[in-house]
Amino acid sequence: MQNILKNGTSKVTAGLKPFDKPIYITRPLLPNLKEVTEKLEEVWASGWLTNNGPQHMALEKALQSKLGVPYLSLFNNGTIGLIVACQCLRLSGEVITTPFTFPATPHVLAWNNIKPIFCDIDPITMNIDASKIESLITPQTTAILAVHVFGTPCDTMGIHNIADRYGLRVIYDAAHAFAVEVDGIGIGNFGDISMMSFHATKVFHTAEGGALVFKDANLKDRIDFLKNFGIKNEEEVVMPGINGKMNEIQAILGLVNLNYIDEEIKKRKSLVAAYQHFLKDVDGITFLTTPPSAKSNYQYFVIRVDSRVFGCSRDFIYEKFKEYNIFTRKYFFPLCSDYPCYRHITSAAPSNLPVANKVARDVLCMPLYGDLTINDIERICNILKAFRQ
Ligand code: T4K
Repeated sequence: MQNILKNGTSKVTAGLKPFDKPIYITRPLLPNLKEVTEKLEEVWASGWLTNNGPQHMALEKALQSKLGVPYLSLFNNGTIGLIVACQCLRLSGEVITTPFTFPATPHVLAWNNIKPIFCDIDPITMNIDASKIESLITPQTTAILAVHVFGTPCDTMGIHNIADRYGLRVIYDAAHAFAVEVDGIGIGNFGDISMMSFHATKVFHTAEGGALVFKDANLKDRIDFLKNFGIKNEEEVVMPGINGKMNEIQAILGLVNLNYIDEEIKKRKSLVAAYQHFLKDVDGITFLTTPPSAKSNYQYFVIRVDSRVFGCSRDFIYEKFKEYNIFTRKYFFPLCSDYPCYRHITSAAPSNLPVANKVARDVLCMPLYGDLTINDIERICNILKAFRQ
Protein backbone atom coordinates (compact mmCIF):
# COMPACT_ATOMS: atom_id res chain seq x y z
CA MET A 1 0.00 0.00 0.00
CA GLN A 2 1.07 3.54 -0.68
CA ASN A 3 1.89 5.58 2.38
CA ILE A 4 1.41 9.29 1.66
CA LEU A 5 2.85 11.61 4.25
CA LYS A 6 1.26 14.95 5.02
CA ASN A 7 4.21 16.95 3.61
CA GLY A 8 3.56 15.47 0.17
CA THR A 9 6.36 12.92 0.11
CA SER A 10 5.38 9.35 -0.57
CA LYS A 11 6.75 5.93 0.13
CA VAL A 12 6.38 3.81 -2.96
CA THR A 13 5.63 0.15 -2.37
CA ALA A 14 5.69 -2.84 -4.69
CA GLY A 15 2.12 -2.38 -5.94
CA LEU A 16 2.70 1.18 -7.12
CA LYS A 17 6.07 1.12 -8.80
CA PRO A 18 7.00 3.74 -11.38
CA PHE A 19 6.60 2.67 -15.00
CA ASP A 20 9.82 1.30 -16.52
CA LYS A 21 9.42 3.46 -19.62
CA PRO A 22 8.05 7.00 -19.71
CA ILE A 23 4.30 7.25 -20.21
CA TYR A 24 3.68 10.43 -22.17
CA ILE A 25 0.40 12.22 -22.71
CA THR A 26 0.45 10.81 -26.22
CA ARG A 27 2.53 8.81 -28.70
CA PRO A 28 2.10 9.09 -32.44
CA LEU A 29 0.22 6.40 -34.32
CA LEU A 30 3.04 4.56 -36.13
CA PRO A 31 1.70 2.48 -39.00
CA ASN A 32 3.29 -0.64 -40.46
CA LEU A 33 6.66 0.58 -41.78
CA LYS A 34 6.54 -1.73 -44.79
CA GLU A 35 3.38 -0.03 -46.00
CA VAL A 36 5.11 3.33 -45.68
CA THR A 37 8.23 2.19 -47.55
CA GLU A 38 6.12 0.75 -50.36
CA LYS A 39 4.48 4.13 -50.76
CA LEU A 40 7.88 5.84 -50.52
CA GLU A 41 9.02 3.70 -53.44
CA GLU A 42 6.09 5.08 -55.46
CA VAL A 43 7.19 8.62 -54.61
CA TRP A 44 10.80 7.86 -55.53
CA ALA A 45 9.72 6.38 -58.85
CA SER A 46 7.60 9.44 -59.62
CA GLY A 47 10.38 11.92 -58.86
CA TRP A 48 7.63 14.23 -57.55
CA LEU A 49 8.15 15.38 -53.94
CA THR A 50 5.79 18.30 -53.40
CA ASN A 51 3.58 20.93 -55.14
CA ASN A 52 0.24 19.15 -55.48
CA GLY A 53 1.64 15.72 -56.41
CA PRO A 54 -0.36 12.51 -56.84
CA GLN A 55 -0.13 11.48 -53.14
CA HIS A 56 -1.31 14.94 -52.09
CA MET A 57 -4.27 14.73 -54.44
CA ALA A 58 -5.11 11.20 -53.24
CA LEU A 59 -5.03 12.29 -49.57
CA GLU A 60 -7.24 15.33 -50.24
CA LYS A 61 -9.83 13.09 -51.86
CA ALA A 62 -9.65 10.41 -49.18
CA LEU A 63 -10.01 12.94 -46.34
CA GLN A 64 -12.90 14.76 -48.01
CA SER A 65 -14.75 11.47 -47.95
CA LYS A 66 -13.60 10.42 -44.44
CA LEU A 67 -14.61 13.78 -42.92
CA GLY A 68 -17.80 14.18 -44.96
CA VAL A 69 -16.90 17.69 -46.11
CA PRO A 70 -17.47 19.28 -49.53
CA TYR A 71 -14.02 20.92 -49.89
CA LEU A 72 -10.66 20.36 -48.28
CA SER A 73 -7.23 21.85 -48.80
CA LEU A 74 -4.11 20.27 -47.26
CA PHE A 75 -1.44 22.31 -45.46
CA ASN A 76 2.09 21.79 -44.16
CA ASN A 77 0.72 22.43 -40.65
CA GLY A 78 -2.48 23.60 -39.04
CA THR A 79 -1.16 27.00 -37.96
CA ILE A 80 -0.32 28.11 -41.50
CA GLY A 81 -3.77 26.80 -42.47
CA LEU A 82 -5.42 29.08 -39.91
CA ILE A 83 -3.33 32.08 -41.02
CA VAL A 84 -4.49 31.45 -44.57
CA ALA A 85 -8.12 31.05 -43.42
CA CYS A 86 -8.00 34.59 -41.95
CA GLN A 87 -6.43 35.93 -45.17
CA CYS A 88 -8.92 34.10 -47.30
CA LEU A 89 -11.90 35.68 -45.50
CA ARG A 90 -10.11 39.07 -45.48
CA LEU A 91 -10.49 39.42 -41.71
CA SER A 92 -9.24 42.57 -40.03
CA GLY A 93 -9.78 44.70 -36.90
CA GLU A 94 -10.90 42.49 -34.01
CA VAL A 95 -11.77 38.81 -33.79
CA ILE A 96 -13.45 37.27 -30.76
CA THR A 97 -11.77 34.10 -29.55
CA THR A 98 -11.14 31.91 -26.52
CA PRO A 99 -8.23 32.23 -24.09
CA PHE A 100 -8.36 28.48 -23.32
CA THR A 101 -6.43 27.12 -26.27
CA PHE A 102 -2.99 26.40 -27.72
CA PRO A 103 -0.91 29.55 -28.50
CA ALA A 104 -1.46 29.04 -32.25
CA THR A 105 -5.08 30.25 -32.03
CA PRO A 106 -4.51 33.88 -30.95
CA HIS A 107 -1.11 34.00 -32.69
CA VAL A 108 -2.66 33.53 -36.15
CA LEU A 109 -4.71 36.64 -35.45
CA ALA A 110 -1.62 38.59 -34.42
CA TRP A 111 0.15 37.40 -37.60
CA ASN A 112 -2.76 38.86 -39.57
CA ASN A 113 -2.53 42.16 -37.69
CA ILE A 114 -5.85 41.41 -35.99
CA LYS A 115 -6.52 42.11 -32.30
CA PRO A 116 -7.71 39.02 -30.39
CA ILE A 117 -10.64 39.75 -28.09
CA PHE A 118 -10.88 37.11 -25.37
CA CYS A 119 -14.27 35.74 -24.40
CA ASP A 120 -14.87 33.59 -21.32
CA ILE A 121 -15.60 29.88 -21.67
CA ASP A 122 -18.35 27.48 -20.73
CA PRO A 123 -17.56 25.65 -17.45
CA ILE A 124 -18.70 22.27 -18.78
CA THR A 125 -17.47 22.10 -22.40
CA MET A 126 -14.51 24.49 -21.82
CA ASN A 127 -15.34 26.02 -25.23
CA ILE A 128 -16.11 29.69 -25.91
CA ASP A 129 -19.33 30.69 -24.08
CA ALA A 130 -21.63 31.80 -26.91
CA SER A 131 -23.81 33.76 -24.47
CA LYS A 132 -20.86 36.05 -23.67
CA ILE A 133 -19.83 36.88 -27.25
CA GLU A 134 -22.39 39.59 -28.05
CA SER A 135 -21.18 42.05 -25.40
CA LEU A 136 -17.67 41.93 -26.91
CA ILE A 137 -18.74 42.93 -30.43
CA THR A 138 -17.62 46.39 -31.60
CA PRO A 139 -17.70 48.10 -35.02
CA GLN A 140 -14.19 46.60 -35.57
CA THR A 141 -15.28 42.98 -35.06
CA THR A 142 -15.07 40.90 -38.24
CA ALA A 143 -15.25 37.30 -37.01
CA ILE A 144 -15.45 34.71 -34.27
CA LEU A 145 -12.57 32.24 -34.02
CA ALA A 146 -13.86 29.40 -31.84
CA VAL A 147 -12.01 26.23 -30.83
CA HIS A 148 -13.54 22.76 -30.41
CA VAL A 149 -11.28 22.25 -27.39
CA PHE A 150 -10.24 18.63 -26.79
CA GLY A 151 -12.57 17.68 -29.66
CA THR A 152 -15.77 18.70 -27.83
CA PRO A 153 -18.02 20.52 -30.31
CA CYS A 154 -18.71 24.20 -29.66
CA ASP A 155 -22.22 25.58 -29.26
CA THR A 156 -22.38 26.07 -33.03
CA MET A 157 -26.04 27.14 -32.98
CA GLY A 158 -25.37 29.88 -30.41
CA ILE A 159 -22.27 31.07 -32.30
CA HIS A 160 -23.95 31.15 -35.73
CA ASN A 161 -26.98 32.91 -34.35
CA ILE A 162 -24.82 35.84 -33.19
CA ALA A 163 -22.61 35.75 -36.29
CA ASP A 164 -25.65 35.94 -38.57
CA ARG A 165 -27.18 38.84 -36.65
CA TYR A 166 -23.96 40.87 -36.79
CA GLY A 167 -22.67 39.77 -40.20
CA LEU A 168 -19.57 38.11 -38.74
CA ARG A 169 -17.50 35.31 -40.24
CA VAL A 170 -16.95 32.13 -38.23
CA ILE A 171 -13.74 30.11 -38.24
CA TYR A 172 -13.38 26.96 -36.18
CA ASP A 173 -10.03 25.83 -34.89
CA ALA A 174 -10.85 22.12 -35.10
CA ALA A 175 -7.22 21.08 -34.47
CA HIS A 176 -8.42 18.45 -31.96
CA ALA A 177 -11.59 17.41 -33.75
CA PHE A 178 -10.57 15.06 -36.58
CA ALA A 179 -13.57 12.85 -37.52
CA VAL A 180 -15.77 14.29 -34.76
CA GLU A 181 -19.45 14.41 -35.72
CA VAL A 182 -22.50 16.24 -34.36
CA ASP A 183 -25.84 14.53 -34.99
CA GLY A 184 -24.11 12.52 -37.73
CA ILE A 185 -22.71 15.62 -39.47
CA GLY A 186 -18.93 16.00 -39.88
CA ILE A 187 -17.66 18.80 -37.62
CA GLY A 188 -16.00 20.49 -40.62
CA ASN A 189 -19.40 21.44 -42.01
CA PHE A 190 -19.92 24.21 -39.46
CA GLY A 191 -18.86 27.83 -39.94
CA ASP A 192 -17.11 29.39 -42.94
CA ILE A 193 -13.84 27.46 -42.57
CA SER A 194 -12.50 24.89 -40.10
CA MET A 195 -8.88 23.94 -39.53
CA MET A 196 -7.76 20.45 -38.55
CA SER A 197 -4.24 19.71 -37.33
CA PHE A 198 -2.39 16.58 -38.43
CA HIS A 199 0.53 17.09 -36.04
CA ALA A 200 2.24 13.94 -34.68
CA THR A 201 0.38 14.40 -31.37
CA LYS A 202 -3.02 14.23 -33.06
CA VAL A 203 -5.17 11.13 -33.38
CA PHE A 204 -4.70 11.25 -37.18
CA HIS A 205 -1.39 12.70 -38.31
CA THR A 206 1.03 13.33 -41.14
CA ALA A 207 3.96 14.09 -38.73
CA GLU A 208 3.32 17.80 -39.34
CA GLY A 209 0.32 18.87 -41.35
CA GLY A 210 -3.22 20.10 -41.39
CA ALA A 211 -6.19 20.97 -43.55
CA LEU A 212 -8.77 23.67 -44.09
CA VAL A 213 -12.28 22.37 -44.73
CA PHE A 214 -15.19 24.42 -46.02
CA LYS A 215 -18.49 24.34 -47.90
CA ASP A 216 -18.12 27.28 -50.30
CA ALA A 217 -16.71 26.16 -53.67
CA ASN A 218 -15.52 29.72 -54.33
CA LEU A 219 -13.02 29.48 -51.48
CA LYS A 220 -11.13 26.51 -52.94
CA ASP A 221 -9.14 28.40 -55.58
CA ARG A 222 -8.42 31.31 -53.26
CA ILE A 223 -7.13 29.02 -50.48
CA ASP A 224 -5.02 27.01 -52.94
CA PHE A 225 -3.51 30.20 -54.39
CA LEU A 226 -2.83 31.58 -50.91
CA LYS A 227 -0.95 28.45 -49.82
CA ASN A 228 1.22 28.49 -52.97
CA PHE A 229 2.61 32.08 -52.99
CA GLY A 230 -0.50 33.31 -54.84
CA ILE A 231 0.68 31.59 -58.02
CA LYS A 232 -2.10 31.04 -60.54
CA ASN A 233 0.13 29.89 -63.39
CA GLU A 234 3.70 30.38 -64.61
CA GLU A 235 3.03 33.98 -65.59
CA GLU A 236 0.43 35.14 -63.05
CA VAL A 237 0.78 35.75 -59.29
CA VAL A 238 -2.66 36.92 -58.20
CA MET A 239 -2.27 37.56 -54.46
CA PRO A 240 0.39 37.73 -51.72
CA GLY A 241 0.43 34.08 -50.71
CA ILE A 242 2.64 32.02 -48.43
CA ASN A 243 4.21 28.56 -48.65
CA GLY A 244 1.67 26.32 -46.91
CA LYS A 245 1.96 23.23 -49.09
CA MET A 246 1.92 19.69 -47.75
CA ASN A 247 4.62 17.53 -49.35
CA GLU A 248 4.36 14.01 -50.77
CA ILE A 249 6.12 12.32 -47.83
CA GLN A 250 3.63 13.85 -45.37
CA ALA A 251 0.79 12.82 -47.69
CA ILE A 252 1.84 9.16 -47.84
CA LEU A 253 2.04 9.02 -44.05
CA GLY A 254 -1.52 10.33 -43.99
CA LEU A 255 -2.71 7.82 -46.60
CA VAL A 256 -1.21 4.89 -44.68
CA ASN A 257 -2.44 6.19 -41.30
CA LEU A 258 -5.96 6.38 -42.70
CA ASN A 259 -5.89 2.56 -42.85
CA TYR A 260 -5.34 2.48 -39.08
CA ILE A 261 -7.34 5.42 -37.81
CA ASP A 262 -10.61 3.60 -37.05
CA GLU A 263 -8.72 0.96 -35.06
CA GLU A 264 -6.79 3.66 -33.17
CA ILE A 265 -10.01 5.49 -32.24
CA LYS A 266 -11.59 2.18 -31.13
CA LYS A 267 -8.62 1.38 -28.86
CA ARG A 268 -8.72 4.87 -27.35
CA LYS A 269 -12.46 4.54 -26.76
CA SER A 270 -11.91 1.45 -24.62
CA LEU A 271 -9.07 3.17 -22.73
CA VAL A 272 -11.32 6.15 -22.00
CA ALA A 273 -14.03 3.77 -20.74
CA ALA A 274 -11.37 2.22 -18.46
CA TYR A 275 -10.36 5.63 -17.09
CA GLN A 276 -14.02 6.46 -16.44
CA HIS A 277 -14.51 3.14 -14.68
CA PHE A 278 -11.45 3.39 -12.43
CA LEU A 279 -12.08 7.04 -11.55
CA LYS A 280 -15.86 7.04 -11.28
CA ASP A 281 -16.10 7.11 -7.49
CA VAL A 282 -13.11 9.30 -6.75
CA ASP A 283 -14.32 12.38 -4.91
CA GLY A 284 -12.75 15.55 -6.27
CA ILE A 285 -11.99 14.13 -9.74
CA THR A 286 -14.41 14.75 -12.59
CA PHE A 287 -13.84 14.27 -16.29
CA LEU A 288 -14.77 15.93 -19.53
CA THR A 289 -17.43 13.85 -21.28
CA THR A 290 -18.74 13.91 -24.82
CA PRO A 291 -22.26 15.35 -25.25
CA PRO A 292 -24.79 12.72 -26.42
CA SER A 293 -25.21 14.42 -29.82
CA ALA A 294 -21.49 14.10 -30.62
CA LYS A 295 -19.28 11.26 -31.83
CA SER A 296 -15.88 11.63 -30.18
CA ASN A 297 -12.44 10.85 -31.60
CA TYR A 298 -10.98 10.29 -28.11
CA GLN A 299 -8.15 12.71 -28.82
CA TYR A 300 -7.67 13.53 -25.12
CA PHE A 301 -8.79 12.28 -21.71
CA VAL A 302 -9.17 15.32 -19.50
CA ILE A 303 -9.77 15.34 -15.76
CA ARG A 304 -10.59 18.24 -13.46
CA VAL A 305 -9.26 18.29 -9.95
CA ASP A 306 -11.18 19.89 -7.11
CA SER A 307 -8.24 20.23 -4.75
CA ARG A 308 -10.36 20.90 -1.66
CA VAL A 309 -12.30 17.67 -2.12
CA PHE A 310 -9.50 15.50 -3.54
CA GLY A 311 -6.97 16.69 -0.99
CA CYS A 312 -4.22 17.89 -3.30
CA SER A 313 -3.95 20.22 -6.24
CA ARG A 314 -3.71 19.64 -10.00
CA ASP A 315 -0.13 20.98 -9.87
CA PHE A 316 0.81 18.55 -7.10
CA ILE A 317 -0.59 15.64 -9.12
CA TYR A 318 1.23 16.77 -12.28
CA GLU A 319 4.58 16.93 -10.44
CA LYS A 320 4.02 13.77 -8.41
CA PHE A 321 3.15 11.71 -11.52
CA LYS A 322 6.65 12.42 -12.86
CA GLU A 323 8.11 10.34 -10.00
CA TYR A 324 6.20 7.42 -11.51
CA ASN A 325 7.48 8.14 -15.04
CA ILE A 326 4.05 9.53 -16.05
CA PHE A 327 4.05 12.79 -18.00
CA THR A 328 0.64 14.45 -18.03
CA ARG A 329 0.07 17.94 -19.48
CA LYS A 330 -1.64 21.04 -18.11
CA TYR A 331 -3.31 21.93 -21.41
CA PHE A 332 -4.10 24.87 -21.49
CA PHE A 333 -2.27 26.57 -18.69
CA PRO A 334 -1.32 29.40 -18.74
CA LEU A 335 -4.25 30.94 -20.58
CA CYS A 336 -3.35 32.71 -23.83
CA SER A 337 -4.77 35.90 -22.27
CA ASP A 338 -1.94 35.76 -19.71
CA TYR A 339 0.88 35.72 -22.27
CA PRO A 340 2.99 38.91 -22.15
CA CYS A 341 1.98 39.68 -25.77
CA TYR A 342 -1.77 39.71 -24.95
CA ARG A 343 -2.24 40.56 -21.28
CA HIS A 344 -2.43 44.32 -21.94
CA ILE A 345 -5.70 43.79 -23.90
CA THR A 346 -8.73 44.80 -21.80
CA SER A 347 -10.62 41.56 -22.45
CA ALA A 348 -7.58 39.58 -21.22
CA ALA A 349 -7.99 40.77 -17.62
CA PRO A 350 -8.58 37.78 -15.32
CA SER A 351 -11.67 39.53 -13.89
CA ASN A 352 -13.25 39.27 -17.38
CA LEU A 353 -12.42 35.57 -17.68
CA PRO A 354 -13.35 33.98 -14.34
CA VAL A 355 -14.39 30.59 -15.74
CA ALA A 356 -11.33 30.22 -17.98
CA ASN A 357 -9.05 31.12 -15.08
CA LYS A 358 -10.65 28.49 -12.86
CA VAL A 359 -10.63 25.77 -15.55
CA ALA A 360 -6.98 26.42 -16.42
CA ARG A 361 -6.05 25.81 -12.77
CA ASP A 362 -8.03 22.53 -12.52
CA VAL A 363 -7.51 20.57 -15.76
CA LEU A 364 -5.04 17.81 -16.44
CA CYS A 365 -4.69 15.83 -19.66
CA MET A 366 -3.96 12.20 -18.92
CA PRO A 367 -1.95 9.78 -21.09
CA LEU A 368 -4.05 8.44 -23.96
CA TYR A 369 -2.89 6.57 -27.06
CA GLY A 370 -3.64 3.25 -28.69
CA ASP A 371 -0.48 1.47 -27.45
CA LEU A 372 -1.52 1.80 -23.80
CA THR A 373 -3.28 -1.16 -22.19
CA ILE A 374 -6.21 -1.32 -19.77
CA ASN A 375 -3.66 -2.48 -17.17
CA ASP A 376 -1.63 0.68 -17.75
CA ILE A 377 -4.76 2.79 -17.22
CA GLU A 378 -5.62 0.92 -14.02
CA ARG A 379 -2.07 1.47 -12.77
CA ILE A 380 -2.16 5.20 -13.61
CA CYS A 381 -5.52 5.55 -11.82
CA ASN A 382 -4.28 3.65 -8.74
CA ILE A 383 -1.25 5.91 -8.57
CA LEU A 384 -3.51 8.97 -8.86
CA LYS A 385 -5.81 7.70 -6.12
CA ALA A 386 -2.80 7.15 -3.85
CA PHE A 387 -2.01 10.88 -4.05
CA ARG A 388 -5.17 11.68 -2.07
CA GLN A 389 -4.50 13.29 1.26
N1 T4K B 1 -4.91 24.99 -32.43
C1 T4K B 1 -4.96 24.15 -31.39
C2 T4K B 1 -6.14 24.18 -30.48
C3 T4K B 1 -3.90 23.24 -31.18
O1 T4K B 1 -3.93 22.39 -30.11
C4 T4K B 1 -2.82 23.23 -32.07
C5 T4K B 1 -1.71 22.33 -31.88
C6 T4K B 1 -2.85 24.12 -33.16
C7 T4K B 1 -3.91 25.00 -33.29
C8 T4K B 1 -1.74 24.18 -34.17
O2 T4K B 1 -1.71 23.08 -35.03
P1 T4K B 1 -0.30 22.65 -35.72
O3 T4K B 1 0.28 23.89 -36.37
O4 T4K B 1 0.58 22.08 -34.65
O5 T4K B 1 -0.72 21.61 -36.75
C9 T4K B 1 1.65 19.77 -29.08
C10 T4K B 1 1.67 19.89 -30.58
O6 T4K B 1 2.95 20.26 -31.07
C11 T4K B 1 0.65 20.83 -31.11
O7 T4K B 1 0.46 20.50 -32.48
C12 T4K B 1 -0.69 20.66 -30.41
N2 T4K B 1 -1.65 21.64 -30.82
C13 T4K B 1 -0.50 20.75 -28.92
C14 T4K B 1 -1.79 20.57 -28.16
O8 T4K B 1 0.39 19.73 -28.52
P2 T4K B 1 3.43 20.49 -27.29
O9 T4K B 1 4.35 21.62 -27.24
O10 T4K B 1 2.64 20.16 -26.09
O11 T4K B 1 4.14 19.15 -27.88
P3 T4K B 1 5.30 18.28 -27.26
O12 T4K B 1 6.42 18.28 -28.22
O13 T4K B 1 5.56 18.66 -25.86
O14 T4K B 1 4.65 16.81 -27.31
C15 T4K B 1 3.72 16.33 -26.34
C16 T4K B 1 4.07 14.87 -26.05
O15 T4K B 1 3.81 14.09 -27.19
C17 T4K B 1 5.53 14.61 -25.70
O16 T4K B 1 5.71 14.74 -24.33
C18 T4K B 1 5.74 13.19 -26.16
C19 T4K B 1 4.75 13.03 -27.30
N3 T4K B 1 5.38 13.09 -28.61
C20 T4K B 1 5.50 14.28 -29.28
C21 T4K B 1 6.06 14.33 -30.53
C22 T4K B 1 6.18 15.65 -31.25
C23 T4K B 1 5.85 11.92 -29.18
O17 T4K B 1 5.77 10.85 -28.57
N4 T4K B 1 6.38 11.97 -30.44
C24 T4K B 1 6.50 13.11 -31.15
O18 T4K B 1 6.96 13.09 -32.30
O19 T4K B 1 2.42 20.80 -28.51
